[in-house]
Amino acid sequence: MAKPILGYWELRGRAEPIRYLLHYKKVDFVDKRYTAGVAGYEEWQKDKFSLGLDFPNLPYYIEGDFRLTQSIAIIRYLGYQHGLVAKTDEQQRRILVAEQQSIDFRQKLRSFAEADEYKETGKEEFLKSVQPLLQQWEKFLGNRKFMAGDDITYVDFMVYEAFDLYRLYHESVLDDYPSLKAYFSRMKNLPELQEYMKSPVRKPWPIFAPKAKFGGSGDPPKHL
Ligand SMILES: N[C@@H](CCC(=O)N[C@@H](CS)C(=O)NCC(=O)O)C(=O)O
Repeated sequence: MAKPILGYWELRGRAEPIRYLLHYKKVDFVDKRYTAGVAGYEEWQKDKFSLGLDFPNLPYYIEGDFRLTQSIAIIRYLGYQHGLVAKTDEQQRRILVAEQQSIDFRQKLRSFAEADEYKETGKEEFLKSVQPLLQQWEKFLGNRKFMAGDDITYVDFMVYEAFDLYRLYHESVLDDYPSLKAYFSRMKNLPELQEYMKSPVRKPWPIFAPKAKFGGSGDPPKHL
């Protein structure tokens, strides 16, 4: 069978947690990236309605005749396919909550970075507003190894990515949260993820669409 294809823009965005999972599981897949600018946009417009997608969008995932869009549907599907899911009801509760919470958490940074009034001077106030959320994450994780418990699940790739985006914005953002800091380093140092992160296929920047004033273009921070 042909290799599965993950299609997305050439940025981390909503696809990066899916890429983490695929690399973690050593899936041989095509990381189809539509470049920023007119050529990539036109290529996507050509593909958009010819790939047989029910709801044409990016990211998409095509595995033979099986075609999916919606980033959460894709990562859940891959989670089930690779056994990265709950084994108990309590684990399922934790995964479901962490899934939606990580989306909101990431979105908070993205909205801030894309806002017309985005200014570096607003950083302190923004970071202040993030603290209660980090406190909640710290409490939620407690002394567990991963979000659901002892075993890694698909939701860890989403949560880790959200934390990494915040870390890019403010390098020491997790410093006051020992459980989150240890979790972040545990995820980052998974040998399979390290292999991906050190490989030339990884494009760690940009993290958001070009319109974002942080993470959309320009040079990455030094602590990338
Ligand atoms: N809810 C969708 C949102 C998808 C979405 O907004 N995709 C953006 C990139 S993040 C896009 O540019 N889609 C291509 C299009 O609208 O043609 C998901 O999570 O996958």
